Amino acid sequence: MTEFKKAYDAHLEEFQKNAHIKGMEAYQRLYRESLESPDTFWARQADHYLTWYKKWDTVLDYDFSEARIQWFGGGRLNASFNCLDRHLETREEAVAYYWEGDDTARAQAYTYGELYRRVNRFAAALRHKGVKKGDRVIIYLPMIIELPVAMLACARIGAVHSVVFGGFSAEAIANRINDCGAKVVITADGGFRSGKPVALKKNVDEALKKCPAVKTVIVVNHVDSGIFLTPGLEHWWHELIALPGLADEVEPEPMDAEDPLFILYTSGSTGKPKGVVHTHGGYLLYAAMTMEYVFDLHPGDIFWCTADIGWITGHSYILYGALVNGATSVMFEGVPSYPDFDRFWAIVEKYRVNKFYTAPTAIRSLAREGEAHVKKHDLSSLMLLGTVGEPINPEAWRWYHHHIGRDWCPVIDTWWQTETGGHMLTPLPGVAPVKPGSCAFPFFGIDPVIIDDAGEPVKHPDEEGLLCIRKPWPGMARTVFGDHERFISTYFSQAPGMYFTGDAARKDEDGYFWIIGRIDDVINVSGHRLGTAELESALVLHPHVAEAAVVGFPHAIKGQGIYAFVILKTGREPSDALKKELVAQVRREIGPIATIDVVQWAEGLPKTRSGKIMRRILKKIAANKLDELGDTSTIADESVIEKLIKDKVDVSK
Ligand code: 6R9
Repeated sequence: MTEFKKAYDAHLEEFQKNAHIKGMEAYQRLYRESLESPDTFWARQADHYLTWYKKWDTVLDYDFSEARIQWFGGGRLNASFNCLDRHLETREEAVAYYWEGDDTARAQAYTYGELYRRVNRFAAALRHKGVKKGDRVIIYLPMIIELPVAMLACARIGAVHSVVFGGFSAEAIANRINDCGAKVVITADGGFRSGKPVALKKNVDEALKKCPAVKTVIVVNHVDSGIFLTPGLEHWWHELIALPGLADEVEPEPMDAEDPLFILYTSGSTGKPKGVVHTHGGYLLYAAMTMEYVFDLHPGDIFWCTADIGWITGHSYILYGALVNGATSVMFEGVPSYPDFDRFWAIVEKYRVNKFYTAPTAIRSLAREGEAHVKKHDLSSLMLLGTVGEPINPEAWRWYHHHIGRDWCPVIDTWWQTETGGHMLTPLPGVAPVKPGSCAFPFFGIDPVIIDDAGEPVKHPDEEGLLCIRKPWPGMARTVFGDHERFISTYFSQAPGMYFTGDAARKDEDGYFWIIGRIDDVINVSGHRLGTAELESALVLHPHVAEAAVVGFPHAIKGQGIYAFVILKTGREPSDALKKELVAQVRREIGPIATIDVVQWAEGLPKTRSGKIMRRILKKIAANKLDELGDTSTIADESVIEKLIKDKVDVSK
């Protein structure tokens, strides 16, 4: 501890003067209360952070065995009201978003008042198109202001938004539209990336061939591509909101605390992506509270979360958490490398960003380009650096702390998931020294436990096991849309009576948590989750492929890369051209984030006698850890392994 204390607590004294939580004792006092008296604790938070039309009857009612979780039952509120209306009196002229385009010449500030007016107008337009409370709306937009506007407009009228990340394919959009039964899709003609327009509407057109139920498509004219819309079905956003007779203001729909606010699809270890459902009450409270404490938010802060709103990080910390707190954020359309690798730092300097939140993969890719890009800019405004998405390796941590954080800013390594709604394990900047690579302590109300294979809590410090959470928290997902059984079997069956995270972790003797990574078949590529099952189904769609097995391997920039073992149908010959086709096929099916790094042709795969692919062995082969293959005695045909090792592709090249 002392070694860490010396090196990494430079910020502590300063933060303790002004932080919301000053020191370990204050943290522990509040943490204890949150676990011992959850009803009092959470009722106080719900009162403090949110404005309710009607207060709840019960704070918490739950039964993990059937995954029934209810927070603030009987309470009524509206997320859009909490993000906008209640700020108007004091913050109408305050900036909600400094929007920065991909093109350095395009930038615009949006105040809370402006956002309020846009959301109301668009809510009226959605109503005009027949969207009602409970309807699902798919949003497929780039990082432009219409994205938060569309989300909040849905929330305002009680419709449930499901944002699909702009990097996903037509196939992925179609699956999501059909899974959630959306009749309305909101998109743009295109987006900009590194100075070039990227077509989005084209993907929607392709998707809609498989989605006969969609009756309305609303299109933002963002890249001015001159596309034509299908009359009756498709409408320009700007024309729709200009319709004569459309109301300027729309009363927010009073929603039950447990009513769904949104669905967000995320990959799991089996089957197609799951539609994780979050609520108006509990989720909103948890996003707001974690935002304030974890980033130690204060008036005057300029916060920048570099995530895309298409991921949970953007939902919670660009949108809901930020707006409930009345914060001022930067919203960035582009990429860290355009026009050059100093773009992030140019933006930090331009807006005097003081709280910055990004992903280890971005840090690694920028560190690789060297410090000269950093030195060009004045980063003295920065006070706090956050990270999320995957374990951060100590080298990247130190680069971030040293070059970006002047050896002073705390690096707040936040561990959480789409399903948890907000931060779960994280340092708080005024509480204790940070340790490179550790996500420190549980947030208030979070009761983590590390269990062994027998389901018992591990007994010693540093013993690895499965990370589970023993008690409910307001931000947790309530179900998988349309498949509650899957929700139960994925999260509440491995360790009965607990929420199962899918991650392995350990806790050191100082009580700091360290995340090891997924124990299931989920690959974390640049902080984005991809299920091996999805990747494999995309591969076997190719007419020449008989079977495929996909595993992750350590990758210097992406964290994990994708390694595919592919068996061809009899009579089909491997070739570089076929390899290219397979890579393209998976990108087409899932999207460009699913880019396979390595294809190894195989004749057989290691399987158990019951026919299960032994991924554990394939992972070791892919990572070139051949002396760690472990027990291979349960394999049906051991000669398969020798052959795979002989043909393996060297990933270090
Ligand atoms: C917010 C988000 C969740 C999975 C999670 C874990 C990994 C996220 C992490 C981290 C180590 C961190 N993960 N943050 N691992 N340290 N600080 O990323 O949600 O996309 O659902 O991914 O990401 O494996 O289980 P999501």
